Amino acid sequence: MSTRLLRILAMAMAAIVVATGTAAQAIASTGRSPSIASLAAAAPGVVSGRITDITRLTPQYGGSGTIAGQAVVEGPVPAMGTVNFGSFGECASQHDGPVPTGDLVVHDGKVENAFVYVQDGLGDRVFAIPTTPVEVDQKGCLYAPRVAGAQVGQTVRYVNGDALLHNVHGTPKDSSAWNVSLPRQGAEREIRVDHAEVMVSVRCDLHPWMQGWLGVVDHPYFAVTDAEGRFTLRDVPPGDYTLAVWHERLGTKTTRVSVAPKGAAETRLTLTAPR
Ligand SMILES: [Cu+2]
Repeated sequence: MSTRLLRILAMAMAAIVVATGTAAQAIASTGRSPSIASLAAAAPGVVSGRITDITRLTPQYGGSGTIAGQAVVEGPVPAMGTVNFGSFGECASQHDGPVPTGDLVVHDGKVENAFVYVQDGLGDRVFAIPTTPVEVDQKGCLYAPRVAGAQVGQTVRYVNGDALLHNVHGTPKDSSAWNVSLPRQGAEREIRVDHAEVMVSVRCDLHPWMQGWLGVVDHPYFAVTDAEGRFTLRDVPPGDYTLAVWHERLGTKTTRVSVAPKGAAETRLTLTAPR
């Protein structure tokens, strides 16, 4: 290998080290992973970050505690309505009977489809973005699941499960909106959301009852409650957290929770019935 080639290689390696250091610095100062754009704009110069800082990016360094619990509502809740399919017979005909609107699924005070997430307490940790996409279907002219969650930058794949035209119209406040057409069964489009936001409304403009929700956070500690109102957050680092719950009809609540090293915290999130 010629001396000239070696010199070029050495310069390239140095540039990589500088760029990596700048990225680590950006992560350390903002607590967020830098966007591709900010990485590209980062001027090579002072190397103040250390490669070892990057180990914080890997989730296995996060911890092994759990936060589990249940979302409940106190007091009587209104009965859920049924979807008015109007003149859209091709939607109604996919169901055997009346279809619940899905906006207030409560069984014996246990709240399904609530979005639970760590709102505060993770400090400046930065987590790897999962490579597995979150998938949301449009099936029977409904979003399935109705409530989904994703990490900032994670791929969210919307799929049309119906043999008719839908679109997917997401309207975050802090990130770019998206409005994509899914013209036929099996059509799919992938989106990513740039900034954390709970909650992003996702609708279909053709079918006015089609409401979905996407909770976007910059870490992996989120969940959607099941039919028993239950959720579990795994691999949580030890620490004191603010845990938040969001529900489209029952509003939001926060509670404090402490996780010991490898500990299991159990909590109850009590929402208030609408008046
Ligand atoms: Cu639609």
